[in-house]
Amino acid sequence: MKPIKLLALGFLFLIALAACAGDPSPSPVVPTSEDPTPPPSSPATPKQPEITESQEMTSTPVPTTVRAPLSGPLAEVVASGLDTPWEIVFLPGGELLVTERPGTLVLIGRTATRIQVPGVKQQGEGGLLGLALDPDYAVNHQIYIYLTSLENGQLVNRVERYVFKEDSLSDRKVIFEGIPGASNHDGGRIEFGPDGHLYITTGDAQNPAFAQDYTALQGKILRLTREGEVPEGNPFPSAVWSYGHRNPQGLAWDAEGRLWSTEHGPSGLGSGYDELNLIAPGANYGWPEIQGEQELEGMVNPVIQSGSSVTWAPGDVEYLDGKLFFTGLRGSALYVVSLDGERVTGFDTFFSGEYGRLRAIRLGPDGYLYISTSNRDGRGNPDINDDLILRVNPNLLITP
Ligand SMILES: [Ca+2]
Repeated sequence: MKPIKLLALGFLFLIALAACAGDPSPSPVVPTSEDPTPPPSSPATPKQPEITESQEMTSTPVPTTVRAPLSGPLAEVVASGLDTPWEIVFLPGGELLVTERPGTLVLIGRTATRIQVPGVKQQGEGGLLGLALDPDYAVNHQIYIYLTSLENGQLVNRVERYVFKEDSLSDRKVIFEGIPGASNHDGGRIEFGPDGHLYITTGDAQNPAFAQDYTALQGKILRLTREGEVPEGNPFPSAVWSYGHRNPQGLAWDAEGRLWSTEHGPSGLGSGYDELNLIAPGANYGWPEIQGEQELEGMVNPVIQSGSSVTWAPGDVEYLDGKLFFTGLRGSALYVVSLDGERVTGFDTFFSGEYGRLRAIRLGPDGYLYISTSNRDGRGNPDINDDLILRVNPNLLITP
């Protein structure tokens, strides 16, 4: 396995020191190390946005009021030598915890450490996929993972919880199992919503008809308590929150608490028809009955879709300041959707082809977007340094 290289170490080194468990004097550090000298103020330059310091960071969702500085590079590599990173989360101390699809967790701080996750079967699009911190992670150190496994010769997906302490995993508990798997369309994103419940995307596992069956687990967005039980308020007496999905792999809530999800369309057949959906409980998103602009009563159309000739193959989505940012795998780009409430007012494409396939995206505590490449997933053309984690300044994503 390739060694992981850490670049742009200043930031990560400082924040890793702050989190060092054995440090007898946890003196506060400012994790936003960019531009220690503030730029000279001039009447012509807009006021530097205030940077919220993250010493008081807890496991609560990152406040969207944090702003990255306007200066510095648009994008820089903060880690390289990863293998198909699928999800990125930030620990309270500022370190990154990353899933690699073959079955490892990578803790990236002052150094990088790989931790093997048992029971993972990487096959096709399956493997170690989603990752989420418990809302009380700062207290209980619990993490949730979504993984593909082999049971009696069948590919299945499940959500497990571990205690993650001192670079090791313990106290394994299966939270939810029996999600049908396949070489393709395994879903895999998991995120805690503002309601404190766990949302899970599942793919149709190459059985499209099951997406329309709201009693089946394929092709769904699920909602569960953190113990894996069906919470009050689910639209069906099951984990199912919405259905008629093909292969959703992105989840994000906007400032008003609306849930947005990116979904892979049937690329390869007619190609394209990738979707951004606004998720309502109990709603049917149409797969495989409708695609693109087709309509059917009782089914919800995407807010935007890529059309028949363009493929985004969207990875995850993140929300910041009235915009949704989502990655493209086959599209090999970062897409930015400007919103006015539920209405799309703009759509821009960045980094087209520059870094190859892009998958995970996470807003960091410093206000930057952290994005992973996915060039080692079997469908890309990996560079010697791949895969990468990029730190992108959202304030510099300006349409030319
Ligand atoms: Ca749809």
